[in-house]
Order: sequence, then C-alpha cells, then structure tokens
Amino acid sequence: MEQFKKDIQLGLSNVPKTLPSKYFYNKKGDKLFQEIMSMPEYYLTNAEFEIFSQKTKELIHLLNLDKERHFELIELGAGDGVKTIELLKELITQGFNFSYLPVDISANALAGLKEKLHIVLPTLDVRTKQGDYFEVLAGIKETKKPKVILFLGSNIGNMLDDKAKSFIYQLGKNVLPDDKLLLGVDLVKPKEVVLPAYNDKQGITKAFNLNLLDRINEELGADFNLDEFDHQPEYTEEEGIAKSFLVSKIHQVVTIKSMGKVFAFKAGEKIHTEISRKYNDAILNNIIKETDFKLKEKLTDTKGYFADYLLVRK
Ligand code: AVI
Repeated sequence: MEQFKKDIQLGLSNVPKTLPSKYFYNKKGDKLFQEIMSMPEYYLTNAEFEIFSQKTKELIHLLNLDKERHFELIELGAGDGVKTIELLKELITQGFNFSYLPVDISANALAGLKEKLHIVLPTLDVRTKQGDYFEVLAGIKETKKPKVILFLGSNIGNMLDDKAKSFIYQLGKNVLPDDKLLLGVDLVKPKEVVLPAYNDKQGITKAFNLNLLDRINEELGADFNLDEFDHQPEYTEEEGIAKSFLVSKIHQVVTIKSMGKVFAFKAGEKIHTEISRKYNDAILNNIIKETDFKLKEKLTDTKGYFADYLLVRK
C-alpha cells in the first residue's frame, strides 16, 4: 500500500504525468485482462496459441532436453496457462521428467491454474510461486536442475528496453550454462493491426485503463471522475511501441485524500499509463547483447504476427 501510494504520487507529479501499468492487475483488472485476451482484435493470444498448439513437437525438439534428467519448467507470469498446457501435455506424452513452476503476481490466477492442471494433467508435479518476477528471480537458482524459463504473452513488452535488458541480464545470472529462455513477443507490424488490439470497439481496453483510476479512488481515497477521462492508444510502426494514455476531457482538480494532495489536469492533458513494445530481430538482439543469452531459434505463427524466441544461456 505504501509503495502504491508513493508510485502514484510520483507519477502524477511527473511532467508529463505517468502511472505504472503494473497496478492494472487487481481483481477487476485481472478479469478485464482475461476479457481482452479473448477479444477478436487482440490477435496476440491466438497467434501465440497457434505456435504452442501447432509447433509443439518442433519446440520440444529445439529445447534439446535430456529425457533421463529431471528439469524445471518455470513460467514467469503464468496467468491461465492455456498456451503452456499444450506444451505440458506433449512433454508428458513424450515421457519427459520435469516439474512445472508457474510464477504469477496474482494468487487468484495461480490457484485457478493449479486446480485446472490437477484435472487435465493429474500426474504433473506443479509448484506454484506467488510474487513479482524480480523477487522470484533470486530464488530460482537454489536448485542446480536444468531449467527452461517461459516468459510468454509479450509480457516483456510492458518494460522499457533498459528494464528489459536488466531483467534478462539478471535472469542470465540466475541460471546455468545451457539453460533455456523462451521469450514470447509481439512483432512490429502496421498500425492497422496493432491499434485496434489496444482500442477495441466494445471498450474493454478502455475499462482496463480506467480501472487504474478506480483503484486509486478505492485504495487511496481519491475522487477521480471516470467519465471525465478518455482512453487513448497511440502507435507508429517506425517506433514499434504501443502507448496507452488517459486523457482529461476537461480542466479538473482531483483530490487524493490519503496523501492530502490535489492534482490539477488541463483539458486534453495526458497521463501515460502503459507501453507495449513490439519487437524484431534487431530490437531483440540489442536487448540481449550484454546478457549471457544467445539467440538460437525463432518460431512464428502463420501470419507472422508473433514470435517465440528461444534463447540459450552461454
Ligand atoms: C500483459 N500485456 C502483455 C498486455 C499488452 O498487450 O501489453 C497488456 C494489455 N494492455 C492493454 N491491452 C493488453
């Protein structure tokens, strides 16, 4: 709570104003994100599911695992695990010996996933870990078992490039040579495809973005009037970064009681809430160049919208 208050105070005092996207994910936000993932405009989910369901054998072949050696399959930000279940099933069918360790910030999501796996894959050894990716990183090196780390869904795209660099660098420092990282990323493409994914007709993404203000109202005693803010996504193919903003429709003053502070918004003033980076080989190579990982392979969907990059620890 104190950290939340600090981050919000800092963000709204910035010029231009910002709010961290990690705070989207409370109970209501988790639910809205689930809805986003099943929208027709949000092509990312289907594209990565296609890779996991159609190229499962190829993926397992590329992972180059030893059937005789127990390994750990660690998933950062596991969510509902729908894509991963395709891989888990095939690994079991082929007789691999492994444990699945899903990590997520949401205890809710983990409980649901554990229950689902118990029904569909009752023999699978599942060990859930709740927490922030960065917090969990240090804990993973406790065992010397071979590791495959999954970081899917273009979750890395919500980090600025410098943060992504240091995250993958840290990850490299916490695993052993020949361990694998499978990084699922959305690819740079024209705005006609990307923008609708962040600006759906039903207004689900708008509600997801506005939920941040609702959360500040609820948890910090603020009086944001959600009707006086608009959702505004922006993207250019040259930059390759989808950005989400909340825009004040009018000149207004908002009070945050628990801080004893007021914040003024001009008509048309923007709060930057999220970045969703899109990638290509050059962007990804620049991100991993100072880390201990090297690029081994890339699997894409038939439309070429999404890629799962296989990185190997040098
Ligand atoms: C979780 N993350 C990869 C999503 C994305 O595409 O950046 C979050 C999201 N924001 C708006 N729509 C979906």
